[in-house]
Amino acid sequence: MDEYNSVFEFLKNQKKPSHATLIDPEKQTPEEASKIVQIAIESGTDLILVGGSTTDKTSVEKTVEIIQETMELQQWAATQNGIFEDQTSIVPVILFPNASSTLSKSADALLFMTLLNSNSTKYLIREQLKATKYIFENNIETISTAYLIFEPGMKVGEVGNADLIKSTDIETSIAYSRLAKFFDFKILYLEAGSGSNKPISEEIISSSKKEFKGLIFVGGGIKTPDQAKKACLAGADWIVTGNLTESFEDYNQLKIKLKTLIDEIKK
Ligand code: 1GP
Repeated sequence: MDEYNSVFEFLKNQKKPSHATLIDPEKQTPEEASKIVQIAIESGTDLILVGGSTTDKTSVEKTVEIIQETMELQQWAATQNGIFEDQTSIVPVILFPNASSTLSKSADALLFMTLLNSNSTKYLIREQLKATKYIFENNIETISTAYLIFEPGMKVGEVGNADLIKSTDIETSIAYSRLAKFFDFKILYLEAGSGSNKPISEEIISSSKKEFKGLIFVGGGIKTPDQAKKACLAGADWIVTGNLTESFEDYNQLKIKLKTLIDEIKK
């Protein structure tokens, strides 16, 4: 991170498609979350996102704090050994919030999102307005993000009161991508919903990429290296996986699973 002036600069300057590990603080204890992060970093993940549709402030704060502490220790250990220095020193922790209350000043930055296809002003602008005081007082870097939810949408679609875009509706998707471009958002985040049975289609990704010149994040239902690779070839700059790190038999198996997917997108 040190070589960049901001977390956004870091996100923008990755040379290859990159991988983000999403940690939902509701799904495990903070201690388990930090262990998963450690494995994810060893497997080559580039970024940690923390957030979930129904999470609360305490679990977000605890999880971010313990992840940061673990990463510092990991980095310290790496410098002692003289190995892994690069790998462990540049993985930022970014908030992926569901509400103005679920923020943490220990995070490196915040995806300052508006759910463009929400039917509710709460997710379009009101929660963001409520968050401004905390963000200002704690000097948190904000990264403007246009968030778009496609079918099936899952929990986030429901909670966000999204007017879900059909997975085949390229025209609507293009219109929203242009909207995001005209507003000059830094990120366009295409979401199928955590646990979706199919990820965002390649057609949606490639048509958005043509319109939107900022970074494209894609998440929801990406489980296999092949799905991740296809999303990257279609134009995703960042692939986000969540569920992949939630079900595993042991940490060794988790590492193999994650590393295989990450290696595939970076080939
Ligand atoms: C983040 O919703 C995704 O955008 C995560 O989805 O849990 O299905 O990987 P999965």
